[in-house]
Amino acid sequence: MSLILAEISDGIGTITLNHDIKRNALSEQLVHAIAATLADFREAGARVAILRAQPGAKVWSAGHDVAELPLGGLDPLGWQDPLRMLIREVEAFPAPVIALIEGSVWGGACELVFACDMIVATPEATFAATPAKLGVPYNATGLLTFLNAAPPHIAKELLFTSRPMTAARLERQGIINHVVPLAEISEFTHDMAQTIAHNSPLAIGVMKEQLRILAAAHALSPADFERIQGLRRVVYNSRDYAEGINAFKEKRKPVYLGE
Ligand code: KGJ
Repeated sequence: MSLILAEISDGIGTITLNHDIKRNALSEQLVHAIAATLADFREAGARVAILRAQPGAKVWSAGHDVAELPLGGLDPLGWQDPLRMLIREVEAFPAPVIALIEGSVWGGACELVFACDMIVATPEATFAATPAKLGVPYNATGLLTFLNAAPPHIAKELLFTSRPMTAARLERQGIINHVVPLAEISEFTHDMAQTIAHNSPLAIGVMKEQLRILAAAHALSPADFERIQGLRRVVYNSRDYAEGINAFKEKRKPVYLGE
């Protein structure tokens, strides 16, 4: 069974996550399949891409594949991590990527959706950023995705509580573009994609890249970057980090001691 389904027509490429048995967790394999399809879309001159789950999905994506979060003192979200690669692929894709969201979105998938260029969701969709629930020290560019998409207090509430927020709340905050009833969401998103596909792809591609560069333009001294990495290292070397990952695998609640 394919982990994703892909089709392209009239300049609109659609990727459908198709691994419900693992709740579309963003495993290395799934991420490589999406990246390869985005490369195919790029080659085919797609003017816009839609990223969605199967119609009827209860979970859009469960986020990072927790089984692939390393123990043993390794950075769980380093440069080569599949989630990090996927976010870069979406940001570097030369045409807009629209996230079409039905179901719940968790952890790194929440960042993936926020990294997309536009978000359309059903009223029932929910979004939870869960590194604190798992004890994961999120990385700097990942946090920047949240800060570029959400007002700081909302980003902090998402990250500190790990609780799901509704699409309606995120729409009010300007984080989601449109909340559209389930029966209409595919057509609505397709219409939006068509409008984009009829506009100038060169102008759009260059604006997307400029916006990415401008949004990421934060001067950070080497010392500050090393301080961030040092702070994160304390977390992924901790007893609590291992507890969070092991509790997930053992299907129990973690007990955190702050050490
Ligand atoms: N990683 C790996 N496997 C997963 C994940 C995941 N994130 N989520 C679900 N699975 C697997 C389960 O282990 C089950 O495998 C199967 O998918 C169905 O899940 O036991 P198996 O059958 O072999 P489950 O839990 O039975 O499904 P539901 O009852 O429908 O619940 C769906 C939920 C999405 C609510 C639940 O699976 C869940 O809470 N998943 C984890 C959501 C989460 O916290 N994700 C964030 C991961 N962390 C991050 O992304 C990052 C980057 N981080 O920093 O923390």
